[in-house]
Amino acid sequence: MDRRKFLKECGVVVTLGWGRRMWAAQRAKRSNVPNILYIMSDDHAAHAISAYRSRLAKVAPTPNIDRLANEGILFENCFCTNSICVPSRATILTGQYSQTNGTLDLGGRLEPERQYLPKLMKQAGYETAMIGKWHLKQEPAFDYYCVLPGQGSYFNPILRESGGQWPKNEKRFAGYDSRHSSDVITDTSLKWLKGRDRSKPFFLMHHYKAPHDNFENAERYDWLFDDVDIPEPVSLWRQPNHGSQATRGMGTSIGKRNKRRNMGMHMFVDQSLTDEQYKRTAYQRYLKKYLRCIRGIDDNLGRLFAYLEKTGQMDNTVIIYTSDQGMMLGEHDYIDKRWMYEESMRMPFLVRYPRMIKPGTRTDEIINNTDFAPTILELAGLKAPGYMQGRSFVPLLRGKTPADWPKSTYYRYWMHMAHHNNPAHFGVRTKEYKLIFFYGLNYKKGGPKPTQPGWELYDMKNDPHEMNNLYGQPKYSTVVKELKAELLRLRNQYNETDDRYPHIQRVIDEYCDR
Ligand SMILES: [Ca+2]
Repeated sequence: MDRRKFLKECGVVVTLGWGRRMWAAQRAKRSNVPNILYIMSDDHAAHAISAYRSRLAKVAPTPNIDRLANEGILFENCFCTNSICVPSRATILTGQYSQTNGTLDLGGRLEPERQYLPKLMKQAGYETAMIGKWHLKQEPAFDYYCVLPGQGSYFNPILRESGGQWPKNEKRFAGYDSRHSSDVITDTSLKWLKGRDRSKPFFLMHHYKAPHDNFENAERYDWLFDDVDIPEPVSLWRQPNHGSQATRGMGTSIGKRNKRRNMGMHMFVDQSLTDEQYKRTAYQRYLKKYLRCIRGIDDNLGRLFAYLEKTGQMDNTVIIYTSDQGMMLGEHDYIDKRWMYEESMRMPFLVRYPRMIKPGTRTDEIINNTDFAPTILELAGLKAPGYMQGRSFVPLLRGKTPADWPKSTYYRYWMHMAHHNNPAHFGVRTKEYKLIFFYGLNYKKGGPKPTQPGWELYDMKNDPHEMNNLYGQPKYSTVVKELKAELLRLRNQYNETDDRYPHIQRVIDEYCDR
Protein backbone atom coordinates (compact mmCIF):
# COMPACT_ATOMS: atom_id res chain seq x y z
CA MET A 1 0.00 0.00 0.00
CA ASP A 2 1.47 3.39 -0.90
CA ARG A 3 1.80 6.11 1.70
CA ARG A 4 -0.91 8.35 0.29
CA LYS A 5 -3.41 5.55 0.16
CA PHE A 6 -2.40 4.47 3.68
CA LEU A 7 -2.88 7.99 5.11
CA LYS A 8 -6.17 8.38 3.29
CA GLU A 9 -7.44 5.17 4.79
CA CYS A 10 -6.18 6.21 8.23
CA GLY A 11 -8.05 9.49 7.74
CA VAL A 12 -11.19 7.61 6.87
CA VAL A 13 -10.75 5.39 9.89
CA VAL A 14 -10.12 8.41 12.14
CA THR A 15 -13.19 10.17 10.71
CA LEU A 16 -15.37 7.11 11.08
CA GLY A 17 -14.12 6.60 14.64
CA TRP A 18 -14.92 10.20 15.55
CA GLY A 19 -18.28 9.95 13.84
CA ARG A 20 -19.11 6.76 15.72
CA ARG A 21 -18.19 8.31 19.05
CA MET A 22 -20.34 11.38 18.29
CA TRP A 23 -23.20 9.19 17.19
CA ALA A 24 -22.88 7.07 20.32
CA ALA A 25 -22.82 10.22 22.49
CA GLN A 26 -25.88 11.64 20.77
CA ARG A 27 -27.69 8.35 20.98
CA ALA A 28 -26.91 8.15 24.70
CA LYS A 29 -28.28 11.64 25.11
CA ARG A 30 -31.35 10.74 23.08
CA SER A 31 -31.94 7.60 25.07
CA ASN A 32 -32.68 9.90 28.03
CA VAL A 33 -35.40 11.76 26.19
CA PRO A 34 -38.81 10.17 25.83
CA ASN A 35 -40.94 9.61 22.77
CA ILE A 36 -43.85 12.03 22.73
CA LEU A 37 -47.28 10.90 21.58
CA TYR A 38 -49.56 13.92 21.45
CA ILE A 39 -53.17 12.82 20.92
CA MET A 40 -55.78 15.45 20.15
CA SER A 41 -59.45 15.09 19.30
CA ASP A 42 -61.70 17.75 17.84
CA ASP A 43 -64.32 19.31 20.16
CA HIS A 44 -64.00 16.64 22.87
CA ALA A 45 -65.22 18.36 26.03
CA ALA A 46 -63.52 17.41 29.30
CA HIS A 47 -66.90 16.61 30.85
CA ALA A 48 -67.35 13.85 28.26
CA ILE A 49 -64.35 11.98 29.74
CA SER A 50 -65.29 9.86 32.73
CA ALA A 51 -62.07 10.73 34.62
CA TYR A 52 -63.49 14.28 34.85
CA ARG A 53 -66.37 12.88 36.95
CA SER A 54 -69.23 14.77 35.32
CA ARG A 55 -72.90 13.79 34.98
CA LEU A 56 -71.90 11.75 31.90
CA ALA A 57 -69.20 9.65 33.61
CA LYS A 58 -71.47 6.72 34.48
CA VAL A 59 -73.37 6.40 31.23
CA ALA A 60 -70.43 6.99 28.85
CA PRO A 61 -67.18 5.73 30.39
CA THR A 62 -63.87 6.28 28.58
CA PRO A 63 -61.60 3.62 30.13
CA ASN A 64 -58.58 4.11 27.86
CA ILE A 65 -58.46 7.88 28.31
CA ASP A 66 -59.10 7.41 32.05
CA ARG A 67 -56.07 5.13 32.18
CA LEU A 68 -53.89 8.19 31.47
CA ALA A 69 -55.39 9.88 34.54
CA ASN A 70 -55.12 6.79 36.75
CA GLU A 71 -51.49 6.21 35.79
CA GLY A 72 -50.58 9.86 35.25
CA ILE A 73 -51.92 13.37 35.78
CA LEU A 74 -55.24 15.09 35.04
CA PHE A 75 -55.45 18.88 34.69
CA GLU A 76 -58.75 20.24 36.02
CA ASN A 77 -58.04 23.78 34.87
CA CYS A 78 -56.56 23.60 31.39
CA PHE A 79 -58.09 26.31 29.21
CA CYS A 80 -58.19 27.31 25.60
CA THR A 81 -57.27 30.90 24.76
CA ASN A 82 -59.66 31.07 21.75
CA SER A 83 -62.21 28.26 21.61
CA ILE A 84 -62.33 27.39 17.91
CA CYS A 85 -60.41 24.86 15.78
CA VAL A 86 -57.87 26.76 13.64
CA PRO A 87 -56.73 29.36 16.21
CA SER A 88 -56.35 26.74 18.95
CA ARG A 89 -54.20 24.55 16.68
CA ALA A 90 -52.08 27.56 15.64
CA THR A 91 -51.56 28.45 19.31
CA ILE A 92 -50.50 24.89 20.13
CA LEU A 93 -47.86 24.85 17.35
CA THR A 94 -46.53 28.35 17.99
CA GLY A 95 -46.86 28.73 21.76
CA GLN A 96 -48.38 32.14 21.02
CA TYR A 97 -51.68 33.96 21.53
CA SER A 98 -53.83 34.69 18.48
CA GLN A 99 -52.80 38.32 17.84
CA THR A 100 -49.12 37.30 17.89
CA ASN A 101 -49.40 34.30 15.58
CA GLY A 102 -51.97 36.13 13.42
CA THR A 103 -54.50 33.29 13.42
CA LEU A 104 -57.59 34.91 14.91
CA ASP A 105 -60.37 32.84 13.33
CA LEU A 106 -61.29 29.96 11.04
CA GLY A 107 -59.83 31.82 8.02
CA GLY A 108 -56.33 31.62 9.55
CA ARG A 109 -53.41 29.54 8.32
CA LEU A 110 -49.94 28.67 9.53
CA GLU A 111 -47.04 28.70 7.08
CA PRO A 112 -44.40 25.95 7.42
CA GLU A 113 -41.74 28.39 8.71
CA ARG A 114 -43.99 29.36 11.62
CA GLN A 115 -44.74 25.77 12.67
CA TYR A 116 -42.17 26.14 15.43
CA LEU A 117 -42.95 23.08 17.53
CA PRO A 118 -42.32 20.35 14.91
CA LYS A 119 -39.36 22.24 13.45
CA LEU A 120 -37.63 22.52 16.82
CA MET A 121 -38.39 18.88 17.67
CA LYS A 122 -36.82 17.85 14.37
CA GLN A 123 -33.71 19.90 15.15
CA ALA A 124 -33.52 18.17 18.53
CA GLY A 125 -33.16 14.81 16.78
CA TYR A 126 -36.78 13.66 16.91
CA GLU A 127 -38.51 11.87 14.08
CA THR A 128 -41.69 13.89 13.64
CA ALA A 129 -45.10 12.99 12.21
CA MET A 130 -48.53 14.60 11.93
CA ILE A 131 -51.42 12.20 11.28
CA GLY A 132 -55.14 13.03 11.09
CA LYS A 133 -56.95 16.36 11.26
CA TRP A 134 -54.63 19.29 10.52
CA HIS A 135 -56.82 22.24 9.47
CA LEU A 136 -54.00 24.83 9.19
CA LYS A 137 -54.19 24.93 5.36
CA GLN A 138 -50.44 25.10 4.68
CA GLU A 139 -48.17 22.07 4.30
CA PRO A 140 -47.25 20.49 7.65
CA ALA A 141 -43.52 20.88 8.51
CA PHE A 142 -43.06 17.30 9.76
CA ASP A 143 -40.79 14.46 8.55
CA TYR A 144 -43.97 12.56 7.71
CA TYR A 145 -47.56 13.67 7.45
CA CYS A 146 -50.83 12.10 6.41
CA VAL A 147 -53.65 14.58 7.00
CA LEU A 148 -57.28 15.24 6.17
CA PRO A 149 -57.85 18.17 3.81
CA GLY A 150 -59.76 20.84 5.80
CA GLN A 151 -62.42 19.22 7.99
CA GLY A 152 -62.08 15.95 6.08
CA SER A 153 -64.74 13.24 5.83
CA TYR A 154 -65.91 10.88 8.56
CA PHE A 155 -66.13 7.94 6.17
CA ASN A 156 -63.61 6.72 3.63
CA PRO A 157 -61.53 9.89 4.00
CA ILE A 158 -59.15 11.30 1.44
CA LEU A 159 -55.74 12.08 2.98
CA ARG A 160 -52.80 14.20 1.89
CA GLU A 161 -49.55 12.33 2.40
CA SER A 162 -46.01 13.73 2.46
CA GLY A 163 -43.82 13.00 -0.52
CA GLY A 164 -46.02 14.66 -3.13
CA GLN A 165 -46.85 18.21 -4.08
CA TRP A 166 -49.05 19.99 -1.50
CA PRO A 167 -52.06 20.21 -1.78
CA LYS A 168 -52.36 17.86 -4.75
CA ASN A 169 -50.90 14.89 -2.87
CA GLU A 170 -54.35 13.48 -2.06
CA LYS A 171 -55.26 9.83 -2.04
CA ARG A 172 -57.89 7.50 -0.72
CA PHE A 173 -56.38 4.68 1.31
CA ALA A 174 -57.71 1.20 0.65
CA GLY A 175 -57.55 -1.94 2.70
CA TYR A 176 -58.76 -0.76 6.10
CA ASP A 177 -61.14 -2.90 8.12
CA SER A 178 -63.47 0.04 8.62
CA ARG A 179 -63.70 3.23 6.61
CA HIS A 180 -64.37 5.44 9.62
CA SER A 181 -61.85 8.27 10.04
CA SER A 182 -60.98 7.37 13.67
CA ASP A 183 -60.08 3.83 12.56
CA VAL A 184 -58.19 5.04 9.47
CA ILE A 185 -56.19 7.63 11.47
CA THR A 186 -55.27 5.02 14.10
CA ASP A 187 -54.27 2.50 11.41
CA THR A 188 -52.10 5.16 9.75
CA SER A 189 -50.33 6.02 13.01
CA LEU A 190 -49.74 2.33 13.78
CA LYS A 191 -48.31 1.81 10.31
CA TRP A 192 -45.97 4.77 10.76
CA LEU A 193 -44.87 3.61 14.23
CA LYS A 194 -44.13 0.13 12.89
CA GLY A 195 -42.10 1.37 9.92
CA ARG A 196 -40.14 4.20 11.50
CA ASP A 197 -36.43 4.59 12.32
CA ARG A 198 -36.16 3.31 15.91
CA SER A 199 -32.71 4.88 16.47
CA LYS A 200 -34.44 8.23 17.03
CA PRO A 201 -37.12 9.20 19.54
CA PHE A 202 -40.46 10.09 17.96
CA PHE A 203 -42.81 13.04 18.21
CA LEU A 204 -46.20 12.04 16.81
CA MET A 205 -49.18 14.37 16.68
CA HIS A 206 -52.12 11.98 16.31
CA HIS A 207 -55.27 14.02 15.67
CA TYR A 208 -58.82 12.68 15.38
CA LYS A 209 -61.55 14.39 13.41
CA ALA A 210 -64.14 13.01 15.86
CA PRO A 211 -66.24 14.08 17.68
CA HIS A 212 -66.68 17.21 15.54
CA ASP A 213 -70.17 17.79 14.13
CA ASN A 214 -72.02 16.11 12.38
CA PHE A 215 -71.04 13.36 14.84
CA GLU A 216 -70.94 10.37 12.51
CA ASN A 217 -69.93 7.17 14.28
CA ALA A 218 -68.58 3.87 12.92
CA GLU A 219 -71.43 1.44 12.19
CA ARG A 220 -70.51 -0.82 15.11
CA TYR A 221 -71.71 1.90 17.51
CA ASP A 222 -75.06 2.50 15.82
CA TRP A 223 -77.05 0.97 18.68
CA LEU A 224 -74.85 2.19 21.53
CA PHE A 225 -76.88 4.13 24.15
CA ASP A 226 -80.18 3.06 22.55
CA ASP A 227 -81.60 2.00 25.91
CA VAL A 228 -79.86 4.71 27.94
CA ASP A 229 -81.27 8.02 29.15
CA ILE A 230 -78.44 10.58 29.03
CA PRO A 231 -78.61 12.83 32.12
CA GLU A 232 -79.50 16.45 31.36
CA PRO A 233 -77.75 19.49 32.81
CA VAL A 234 -79.98 21.60 35.07
CA SER A 235 -79.20 24.68 32.97
CA LEU A 236 -80.86 23.06 29.94
CA TRP A 237 -84.17 24.10 31.53
CA ARG A 238 -83.56 26.65 34.23
CA GLN A 239 -80.98 29.41 34.63
CA PRO A 240 -82.60 32.47 36.11
CA ASN A 241 -79.56 34.75 36.10
CA HIS A 242 -77.10 33.33 33.60
CA GLY A 243 -75.84 35.71 30.90
CA SER A 244 -76.33 39.41 30.25
CA GLN A 245 -77.96 41.76 27.74
CA ALA A 246 -75.05 40.85 25.45
CA THR A 247 -75.75 37.13 25.41
CA ARG A 248 -79.41 36.39 26.18
CA GLY A 249 -81.06 35.08 23.05
CA MET A 250 -77.70 34.54 21.35
CA GLY A 251 -75.92 31.27 20.52
CA THR A 252 -77.63 28.15 19.19
CA SER A 253 -80.26 26.54 21.40
CA ILE A 254 -80.87 22.80 21.58
CA GLY A 255 -84.60 23.22 21.60
CA LYS A 256 -84.84 25.71 18.77
CA ARG A 257 -86.66 24.23 15.78
CA ASN A 258 -84.20 24.98 13.07
CA LYS A 259 -84.18 24.01 9.45
CA ARG A 260 -80.37 24.15 9.38
CA ARG A 261 -78.50 20.88 9.82
CA ASN A 262 -77.76 21.80 13.47
CA MET A 263 -75.28 19.03 13.95
CA GLY A 264 -77.70 16.36 12.89
CA MET A 265 -79.67 16.48 16.11
CA HIS A 266 -82.88 17.69 14.59
CA MET A 267 -82.96 15.07 11.89
CA PHE A 268 -85.76 12.62 12.55
CA VAL A 269 -87.06 14.56 15.56
CA ASP A 270 -90.81 14.61 15.23
CA GLN A 271 -91.91 18.17 14.43
CA SER A 272 -95.34 17.55 15.99
CA LEU A 273 -93.87 17.21 19.50
CA THR A 274 -94.53 19.90 22.09
CA ASP A 275 -91.65 22.33 22.69
CA GLU A 276 -90.63 20.53 25.86
CA GLN A 277 -90.73 17.06 24.30
CA TYR A 278 -88.93 18.37 21.25
CA LYS A 279 -86.05 19.80 23.29
CA ARG A 280 -85.75 16.63 25.38
CA THR A 281 -85.62 14.47 22.26
CA ALA A 282 -83.14 16.74 20.45
CA TYR A 283 -80.85 16.71 23.51
CA GLN A 284 -80.83 12.90 23.67
CA ARG A 285 -80.10 12.68 19.98
CA TYR A 286 -77.29 15.28 20.09
CA LEU A 287 -75.57 13.66 23.08
CA LYS A 288 -75.88 10.08 21.84
CA LYS A 289 -74.42 10.88 18.44
CA TYR A 290 -71.56 12.78 20.09
CA LEU A 291 -70.81 10.09 22.69
CA ARG A 292 -70.81 7.30 20.08
CA CYS A 293 -67.97 9.14 18.31
CA ILE A 294 -66.09 9.33 21.60
CA ARG A 295 -66.47 5.59 22.18
CA GLY A 296 -64.81 5.14 18.78
CA ILE A 297 -61.86 7.28 19.88
CA ASP A 298 -61.49 5.51 23.21
CA ASP A 299 -61.54 2.04 21.63
CA ASN A 300 -58.93 3.12 19.08
CA LEU A 301 -56.68 4.47 21.84
CA GLY A 302 -56.82 0.98 23.35
CA ARG A 303 -55.29 -0.35 20.11
CA LEU A 304 -52.60 2.33 20.10
CA PHE A 305 -51.64 1.72 23.74
CA ALA A 306 -51.58 -2.07 23.21
CA TYR A 307 -49.04 -1.60 20.42
CA LEU A 308 -46.81 0.59 22.60
CA GLU A 309 -46.96 -2.03 25.36
CA LYS A 310 -46.20 -4.90 23.02
CA THR A 311 -43.13 -3.10 21.68
CA GLY A 312 -41.87 -2.01 25.13
CA GLN A 313 -42.45 1.69 24.41
CA MET A 314 -45.30 2.44 26.82
CA ASP A 315 -43.16 3.72 29.68
CA ASN A 316 -40.59 5.71 27.69
CA THR A 317 -43.32 7.54 25.81
CA VAL A 318 -45.00 10.68 27.18
CA ILE A 319 -48.66 10.21 26.23
CA ILE A 320 -50.77 13.35 26.15
CA TYR A 321 -54.51 13.42 25.52
CA THR A 322 -56.33 16.67 24.82
CA SER A 323 -58.82 18.32 22.46
CA ASP A 324 -58.50 21.57 20.50
CA GLN A 325 -61.18 23.00 22.81
CA GLY A 326 -64.30 22.01 24.72
CA MET A 327 -67.95 21.83 23.71
CA MET A 328 -71.34 22.84 25.08
CA LEU A 329 -73.37 19.67 25.65
CA GLY A 330 -76.70 21.29 26.45
CA GLU A 331 -75.39 23.47 29.29
CA HIS A 332 -77.24 26.82 29.19
CA ASP A 333 -79.29 25.19 26.39
CA TYR A 334 -76.31 25.62 24.03
CA ILE A 335 -74.65 23.51 21.36
CA ASP A 336 -71.19 24.16 19.81
CA LYS A 337 -68.17 25.88 21.39
CA ARG A 338 -66.74 29.46 21.02
CA TRP A 339 -68.06 30.73 24.39
CA MET A 340 -65.78 31.54 27.30
CA TYR A 341 -68.21 29.51 29.44
CA GLU A 342 -66.61 26.57 31.22
CA GLU A 343 -67.65 23.62 29.05
CA SER A 344 -66.38 25.29 25.88
CA MET A 345 -63.27 27.02 27.26
CA ARG A 346 -61.94 24.03 29.22
CA MET A 347 -59.67 21.59 27.41
CA PRO A 348 -59.22 18.06 28.70
CA PHE A 349 -55.54 17.50 29.44
CA LEU A 350 -54.09 14.22 30.69
CA VAL A 351 -50.50 12.99 30.64
CA ARG A 352 -49.00 9.59 31.35
CA TYR A 353 -45.24 9.29 31.84
CA PRO A 354 -44.42 7.07 34.82
CA ARG A 355 -40.75 8.13 34.89
CA MET A 356 -41.83 11.61 35.93
CA ILE A 357 -45.47 11.60 37.01
CA LYS A 358 -46.96 10.04 40.13
CA PRO A 359 -50.00 7.89 39.25
CA GLY A 360 -53.41 9.36 40.03
CA THR A 361 -52.24 12.99 40.27
CA ARG A 362 -54.87 15.70 39.80
CA THR A 363 -54.07 19.40 39.75
CA ASP A 364 -56.20 22.54 39.72
CA GLU A 365 -53.31 24.80 38.66
CA ILE A 366 -54.19 26.90 35.63
CA ILE A 367 -52.55 26.14 32.30
CA ASN A 368 -53.54 27.09 28.76
CA ASN A 369 -52.74 26.01 25.22
CA THR A 370 -49.86 28.49 24.79
CA ASP A 371 -48.06 26.38 27.42
CA PHE A 372 -48.17 23.09 25.46
CA ALA A 373 -45.24 23.78 23.09
CA PRO A 374 -42.84 25.03 25.81
CA THR A 375 -43.73 21.94 27.89
CA ILE A 376 -43.19 19.46 25.05
CA LEU A 377 -39.87 21.15 24.23
CA GLU A 378 -38.68 20.85 27.83
CA LEU A 379 -39.66 17.16 27.88
CA ALA A 380 -37.44 16.81 24.79
CA GLY A 381 -34.54 18.47 26.61
CA LEU A 382 -34.96 21.88 24.96
CA LYS A 383 -35.62 25.35 26.29
CA ALA A 384 -38.56 27.20 24.75
CA PRO A 385 -37.47 30.13 22.55
CA GLY A 386 -38.27 33.67 23.72
CA TYR A 387 -40.87 34.21 21.00
CA MET A 388 -43.14 31.63 22.62
CA GLN A 389 -45.50 33.28 25.10
CA GLY A 390 -46.47 30.20 27.09
CA ARG A 391 -44.56 28.62 29.93
CA SER A 392 -43.48 25.01 30.47
CA PHE A 393 -45.52 23.18 33.11
CA VAL A 394 -43.03 20.33 33.52
CA PRO A 395 -42.72 21.30 37.24
CA LEU A 396 -46.48 20.59 37.61
CA LEU A 397 -45.96 17.17 36.01
CA ARG A 398 -43.35 16.51 38.70
CA GLY A 399 -45.88 17.49 41.38
CA LYS A 400 -44.32 20.86 42.21
CA THR A 401 -45.98 24.25 41.75
CA PRO A 402 -43.49 27.11 41.27
CA ALA A 403 -44.19 30.04 43.64
CA ASP A 404 -44.73 32.38 40.68
CA TRP A 405 -47.05 30.06 38.72
CA PRO A 406 -49.76 32.14 36.90
CA LYS A 407 -52.99 32.68 38.82
CA SER A 408 -55.07 33.64 35.78
CA THR A 409 -55.62 32.95 32.10
CA TYR A 410 -56.71 35.18 29.24
CA TYR A 411 -59.41 34.38 26.68
CA ARG A 412 -60.50 35.97 23.40
CA TYR A 413 -63.09 34.93 20.81
CA TRP A 414 -63.14 36.92 17.57
CA MET A 415 -65.78 35.54 15.21
CA HIS A 416 -68.58 37.95 16.07
CA MET A 417 -72.00 36.39 15.30
CA ALA A 418 -70.54 33.90 12.80
CA HIS A 419 -72.22 30.47 12.35
CA HIS A 420 -73.78 30.12 15.82
CA ASN A 421 -74.55 33.74 16.79
CA ASN A 422 -71.89 34.13 19.47
CA PRO A 423 -70.93 37.75 20.14
CA ALA A 424 -67.15 38.37 20.20
CA HIS A 425 -65.66 38.68 23.68
CA PHE A 426 -62.62 38.54 25.89
CA GLY A 427 -62.05 37.93 29.57
CA VAL A 428 -60.02 36.60 32.44
CA ARG A 429 -60.40 33.39 34.48
CA THR A 430 -58.83 32.78 37.88
CA LYS A 431 -59.47 29.84 40.20
CA GLU A 432 -62.05 31.96 42.01
CA TYR A 433 -63.73 34.12 39.35
CA LYS A 434 -64.41 34.66 35.70
CA LEU A 435 -64.96 38.09 34.17
CA ILE A 436 -66.13 38.32 30.54
CA PHE A 437 -66.61 41.40 28.39
CA PHE A 438 -68.82 41.04 25.30
CA TYR A 439 -67.76 44.15 23.50
CA GLY A 440 -70.60 44.42 21.01
CA LEU A 441 -70.00 45.61 17.49
CA ASN A 442 -71.97 47.97 15.37
CA TYR A 443 -71.16 46.74 11.88
CA LYS A 444 -72.46 48.55 8.85
CA LYS A 445 -75.16 47.09 6.62
CA GLY A 446 -74.03 43.78 5.13
CA GLY A 447 -71.72 42.94 8.05
CA PRO A 448 -72.53 40.85 11.13
CA LYS A 449 -75.44 41.85 13.35
CA PRO A 450 -74.74 44.61 15.86
CA THR A 451 -75.05 43.48 19.48
CA GLN A 452 -75.18 45.07 22.90
CA PRO A 453 -71.98 45.15 24.96
CA GLY A 454 -72.15 43.51 28.36
CA TRP A 455 -70.17 42.24 31.32
CA GLU A 456 -70.54 38.93 33.14
CA LEU A 457 -68.96 37.88 36.42
CA TYR A 458 -69.17 34.35 37.83
CA ASP A 459 -68.04 33.00 41.20
CA MET A 460 -66.33 29.76 40.12
CA LYS A 461 -66.05 28.30 43.62
CA ASN A 462 -69.69 28.71 44.64
CA ASP A 463 -71.32 28.72 41.21
CA PRO A 464 -69.24 26.34 39.04
CA HIS A 465 -72.01 26.02 36.45
CA GLU A 466 -72.20 29.80 35.93
CA MET A 467 -75.87 30.18 36.77
CA ASN A 468 -75.65 33.61 38.39
CA ASN A 469 -74.08 36.67 36.74
CA LEU A 470 -72.86 38.82 39.63
CA TYR A 471 -71.68 41.77 37.59
CA GLY A 472 -73.03 45.07 38.92
CA GLN A 473 -73.68 43.81 42.45
CA PRO A 474 -72.05 46.30 44.88
CA LYS A 475 -70.63 43.45 46.99
CA TYR A 476 -68.34 42.50 44.10
CA SER A 477 -67.13 45.95 43.06
CA THR A 478 -63.61 45.38 44.47
CA VAL A 479 -63.39 41.94 42.83
CA VAL A 480 -64.44 43.47 39.49
CA LYS A 481 -61.90 46.27 39.82
CA GLU A 482 -59.11 43.78 40.49
CA LEU A 483 -60.17 41.51 37.62
CA LYS A 484 -60.33 44.44 35.19
CA ALA A 485 -56.79 45.42 36.18
CA GLU A 486 -55.67 41.82 35.66
CA LEU A 487 -57.41 41.67 32.30
CA LEU A 488 -55.63 44.82 31.17
CA ARG A 489 -52.31 43.47 32.43
CA LEU A 490 -52.75 40.23 30.48
CA ARG A 491 -53.80 42.06 27.32
CA ASN A 492 -50.62 44.14 27.50
CA GLN A 493 -48.34 41.27 28.47
CA TYR A 494 -49.50 39.03 25.63
CA ASN A 495 -49.74 41.62 22.88
CA GLU A 496 -53.54 41.23 22.94
CA THR A 497 -54.42 44.93 22.81
CA ASP A 498 -56.41 45.94 19.75
CA ASP A 499 -53.91 48.41 18.24
CA ARG A 500 -54.49 46.96 14.78
CA TYR A 501 -58.28 46.93 15.14
CA PRO A 502 -59.33 50.53 15.91
CA HIS A 503 -63.06 49.83 15.32
CA ILE A 504 -62.92 47.33 18.20
CA GLN A 505 -60.61 49.44 20.34
CA ARG A 506 -63.10 52.33 20.23
CA VAL A 507 -65.87 50.20 21.76
CA ILE A 508 -63.52 48.75 24.32
CA ASP A 509 -62.30 52.22 25.37
CA GLU A 510 -65.88 53.36 25.77
CA TYR A 511 -67.10 50.46 27.91
CA CYS A 512 -64.10 49.01 29.68
CA ASP A 513 -64.11 51.57 32.48
CA ARG A 514 -67.78 51.17 33.31
CA1 LIG B 1 -62.46 21.98 17.28
